[in-house]
Amino acid sequence: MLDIEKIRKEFPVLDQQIHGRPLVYLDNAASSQKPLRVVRALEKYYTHDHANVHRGVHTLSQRATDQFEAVRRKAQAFVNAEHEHEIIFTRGVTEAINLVASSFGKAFIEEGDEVLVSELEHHSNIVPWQFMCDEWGAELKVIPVDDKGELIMDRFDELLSGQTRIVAVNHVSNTLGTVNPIEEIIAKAHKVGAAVLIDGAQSAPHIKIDVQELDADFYCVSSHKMYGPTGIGFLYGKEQWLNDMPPYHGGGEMIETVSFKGTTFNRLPFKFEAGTPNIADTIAFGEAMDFMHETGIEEIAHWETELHNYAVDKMMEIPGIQFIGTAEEKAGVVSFNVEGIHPYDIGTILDQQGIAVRTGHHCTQPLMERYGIPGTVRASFAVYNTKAEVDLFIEALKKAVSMLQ
Ligand code: C6P
Repeated sequence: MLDIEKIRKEFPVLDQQIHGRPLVYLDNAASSQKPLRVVRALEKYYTHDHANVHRGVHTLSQRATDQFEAVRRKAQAFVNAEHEHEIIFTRGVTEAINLVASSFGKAFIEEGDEVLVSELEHHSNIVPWQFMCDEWGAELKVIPVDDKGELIMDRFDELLSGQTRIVAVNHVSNTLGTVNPIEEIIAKAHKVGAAVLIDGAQSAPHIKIDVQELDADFYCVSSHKMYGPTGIGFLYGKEQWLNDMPPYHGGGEMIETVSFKGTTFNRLPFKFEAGTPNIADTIAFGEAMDFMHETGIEEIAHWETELHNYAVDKMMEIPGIQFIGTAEEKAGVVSFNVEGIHPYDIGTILDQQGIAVRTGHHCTQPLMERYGIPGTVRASFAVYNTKAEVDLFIEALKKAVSMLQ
């Protein structure tokens, strides 16, 4: 059993009033709050250890390099990658997907090839593939979802073919919370020789990931949804793919030799890490992964599921409530609308009562189009949320509905 009150003490940001009411932070799928140990890691780095990495023989540079590279090994362990050089630091999931779409496209995509994404993708897992398809004359195909928000796997089977080069889907939908059957997707895609990229932005905070067991070709995560800083995340890529893909950005660090006749490239992972990296945030991200590991990912997920079910039960009492996304397998997200009320209006009145939720299309416009709605209100849970907070949320929601209906 987790001691939630003790965990909350690690997150001083939670202890404040918004519009004269205690803050209830239920916007964790957008970005989670940071424990003190993460904030202190940033402070310690800048007050004691800062220097550029991989460049100096002096002590500070070596100290910074050691701490930075130690996080690569933590990331390797976090997703159980075979090699540490299969971990490429990026600014987050968005940059990781752009890297793969760009470099994989250059190496492997030709006119007439096909790329599969699903209808419940975040724009970050749609637009880079559109760029790639436009550039190389490939076609983007879309796996549809049913009314519950589950992928229609029969349609996936039909869409998958010898022309499919890569399948890109999220592990957990940010808008609906659906947990997708990625094991099945990966196994089937491999049978036709296609690679698979998993957008793990919403799974890494809740699900134990094992890229070797999944046999994923690429897996992307963002630190800021995992109790770590913004502006850092990583791409896991299988060594063979990464070796065969050209660099993404050009600059310092990613080269072996440069002359005006031509340039040769550094080995993995540095080939994909041009320029001075985000050293401080990477080191603090390591602390966030330690926090998750020590708290226990299964325990975190278990508690969030309990909060989710508790909230959904209570929300049933609200007249006109419409849940968007009712998949059998879900992570801790509740998306909903209330008949006749715009989601922004609910979000605004909730904020007046100290409750932070996200409203809008959640960067999933095609999914909103699928359901014929402008957006949803989304409450998403993290390990530090409590049932008392869910009660405050329900009370505030009832008030908002009675004011607006
Ligand atoms: N979703 C949300 O409120 P970045 O911004 O690169 O860290 O992650 C982008 C991203 C990609 N895929 C999924 C499934 C995501 O949920 C996100 C970020 C936030 O749902 C902000 S839009």
